[in-house]
Amino acid sequence: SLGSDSAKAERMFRLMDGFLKNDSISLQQDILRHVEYTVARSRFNFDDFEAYQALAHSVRDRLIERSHDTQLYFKRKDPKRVYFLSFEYLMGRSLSNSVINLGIRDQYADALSQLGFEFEVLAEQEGDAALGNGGLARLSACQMDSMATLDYPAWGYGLRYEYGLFRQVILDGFQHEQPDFWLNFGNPWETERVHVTYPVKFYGVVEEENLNGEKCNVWIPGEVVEAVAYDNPIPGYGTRNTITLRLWAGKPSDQHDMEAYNTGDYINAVVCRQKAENISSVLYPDDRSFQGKELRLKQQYFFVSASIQDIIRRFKEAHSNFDEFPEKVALQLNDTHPSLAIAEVMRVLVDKEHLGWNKAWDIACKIFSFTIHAVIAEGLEKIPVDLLGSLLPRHLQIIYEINFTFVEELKKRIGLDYNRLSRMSIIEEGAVKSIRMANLAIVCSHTVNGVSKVHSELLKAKLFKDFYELWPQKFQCKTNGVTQRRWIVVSNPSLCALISKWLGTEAWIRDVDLLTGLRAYAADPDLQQEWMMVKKVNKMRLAEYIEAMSGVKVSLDAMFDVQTKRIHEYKRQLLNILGIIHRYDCIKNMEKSQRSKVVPRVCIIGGKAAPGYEIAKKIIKLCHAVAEKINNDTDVGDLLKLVFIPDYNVSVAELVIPGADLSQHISTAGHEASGTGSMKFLMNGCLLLATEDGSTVEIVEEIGADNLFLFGAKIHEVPKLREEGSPKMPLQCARVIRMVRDGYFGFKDYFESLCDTVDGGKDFYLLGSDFESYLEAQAAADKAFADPNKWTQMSILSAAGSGRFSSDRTIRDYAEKTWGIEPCRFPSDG
Ligand code: GFP
Ligand code: GFP
Repeated sequence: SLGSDSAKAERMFRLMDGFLKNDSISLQQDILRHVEYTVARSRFNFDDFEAYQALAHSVRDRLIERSHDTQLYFKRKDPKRVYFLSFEYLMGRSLSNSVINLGIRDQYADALSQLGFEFEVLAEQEGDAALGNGGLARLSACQMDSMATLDYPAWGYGLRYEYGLFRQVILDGFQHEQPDFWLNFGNPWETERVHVTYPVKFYGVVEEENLNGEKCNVWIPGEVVEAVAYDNPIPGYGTRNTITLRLWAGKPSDQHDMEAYNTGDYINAVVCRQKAENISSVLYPDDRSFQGKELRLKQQYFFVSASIQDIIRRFKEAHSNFDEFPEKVALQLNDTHPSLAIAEVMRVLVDKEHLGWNKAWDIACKIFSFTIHAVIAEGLEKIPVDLLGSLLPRHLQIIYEINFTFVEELKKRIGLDYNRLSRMSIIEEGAVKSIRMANLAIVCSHTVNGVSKVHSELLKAKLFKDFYELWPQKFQCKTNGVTQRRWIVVSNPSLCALISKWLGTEAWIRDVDLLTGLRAYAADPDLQQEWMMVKKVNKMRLAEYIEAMSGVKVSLDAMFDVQTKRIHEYKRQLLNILGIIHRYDCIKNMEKSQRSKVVPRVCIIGGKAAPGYEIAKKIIKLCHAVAEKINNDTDVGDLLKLVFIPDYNVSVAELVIPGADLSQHISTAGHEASGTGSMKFLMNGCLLLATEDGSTVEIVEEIGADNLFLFGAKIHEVPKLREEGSPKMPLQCARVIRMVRDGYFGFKDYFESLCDTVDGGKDFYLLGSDFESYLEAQAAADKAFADPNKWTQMSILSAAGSGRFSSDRTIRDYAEKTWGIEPCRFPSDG
């Protein structure tokens, strides 16, 4: 016998020889062991990809150790935990980020070189985990990194899509979508938890039953699907804490199948299995009009139901009744997508835990908080009542009940103002009666926030004015942020080293406000020299990539001017392209002698268009058509190049951002809730050319208007400009549009409807009225770039002022002001 528990633990610890060691020999042994026994290749014969797999598994071992320590510690301390519910995560690659956060990047690089491999080369073998569309999804990933680093007892929950965001392939300048089966070669980072599974029910009917003299509702489902957990470790930086991102995958329920097997319908039973797996199979590309898609609603409920079951299971393991629930649990709704969680919590507490409606509602109102990422009402989900009623009949009843109580309460507060009552109701009447998910989330949440100052103000003044007037205390602002670990340390190692050298410390990696220390040296010629060198090396890396992807050779002396983000009319890639045409036209019409004054540019555009978004796809095609013309014009040569970077994703961003001199964030004012790309560029010392929209307004507060190039109508001016109708097109804008219309770049008919969006009488996104001021800002950027010292100083000041835009600041703010949680740090020195 092993004796007491502690003796048993002690013996096991000794048997395993303590924790894994990180010296070079141990790492080499571990890697080879994984080559031989995990990847099952001979250690005398394996290629780069197999080496990457073995390497990843050896890193994962270390992550698992830490994650066990963290989870056990959380269990022991039982702090209040936050559960972050997000439908999307753009994790990108994990290898470099993990070894850096574990603090063993150099040890691994050394071990690998002893084995004849290069860390960088193996890191390139990793695929890109793209379980999300854009800003919202990458924000979730950044925030997970901050929650781990700041030692918060947090869990992320989401869906394990088998197909991530589509791959963008460009053929003849047109976007084509291909499925991204990112799990094809396995995912070494995740652990399948076959024992962590929950049944998730759909369809069926609700019956009233009598339980000990009390009426209660019983939902008899028509379909049951099993959710199985896949855990992804998220290591913090400079701490042993490693938290978990738990993603759910669909798995057929055994019970359900048994019946079919018994009746002999074997084939059908197998087909049913397939159907269950489909729930989590594919991520919906963002087209801002998900309304009424059954599979999407199924996905949402599937993810919400499994997560809530897991959260309640964990709570019940340590607590005997629900009184303490709000002191132990905070649930964060990342946009409207997970807001069915409210109805689900109510269902569990009322129907299964029999707490009674009032008590259950009281608890629900204390645990939920809600972040809105949309600017316009169309960005908020609505679910047709019929659809919800058939898929989740009990939840529809619950939502009606919540709404009834809310509206009765509201009448007492505001009287019979039917317009206002109907605006605020969770149920929208109309041709298609629907549930307004945002209203549901606001009614239940104790805190509602926007993602930048201006966005939060817009929510109060416009989108949710009625609710703000009712509950002003609920509304907060949490300006987005990004993690400097991923966006400087991982993706720009030479800048990272330079910053640490000049600040004399690496502490800024956990405490990014220290970057302000760079301000003191912004004019120092030595720092400027080194800063320029770093940029040059990053530009070289980017130039090589561009040449490999597009065959276009670009000059390193040119200004690298980048706009990378989802393609959308409001983000105005079209304005950028029209500006490029204008630049081209100017160069062509210039006296040859004048050309030496032109600041050479490499214009870089990248991003995906939602598959059903025609205009966005035309913008991509126009970009290619213009590029074709310009890049083949030997007369213009290095003065202007235009390249489109295909399949923009997190890994590509890590290459592009450090190599950019200038980046554009030029949305029509009032349309970008926050914008987070700008923050990544800023941290990398890239100058911004931007409109005063979203978080740019706060960037200006931080670095001063002198250190970026602002232009365009301001938020408050936009409605008036639109009302005035299409103001007269400035000549320059009319001229470039004319060129496109006349077929200067080919595809004349195809581009017609695109041109119409600008000069067709509406110009909703105000390209015409902003055009002149856009060109002025571009001219100012040229002028600044012509003075390398001035430019470099602005660049240093940009990075120095980026501290406020770290997700560490955002998360600390959520923890303190919204979730009411405290750090729970595993006691060790990292
Ligand atoms: C978590 C994980 C488990 C893991 C334990 C201990 O448990 O798979 O074994 O931590 O590391 F889910 P719960 O917090 O979910 O109970
Ligand atoms: C949305 C908003 C952005 C905002 C992010 C994160 O992005 O302005 O920065 O959410 O809050 F539009 P997408 O998911 O739409 O890209």
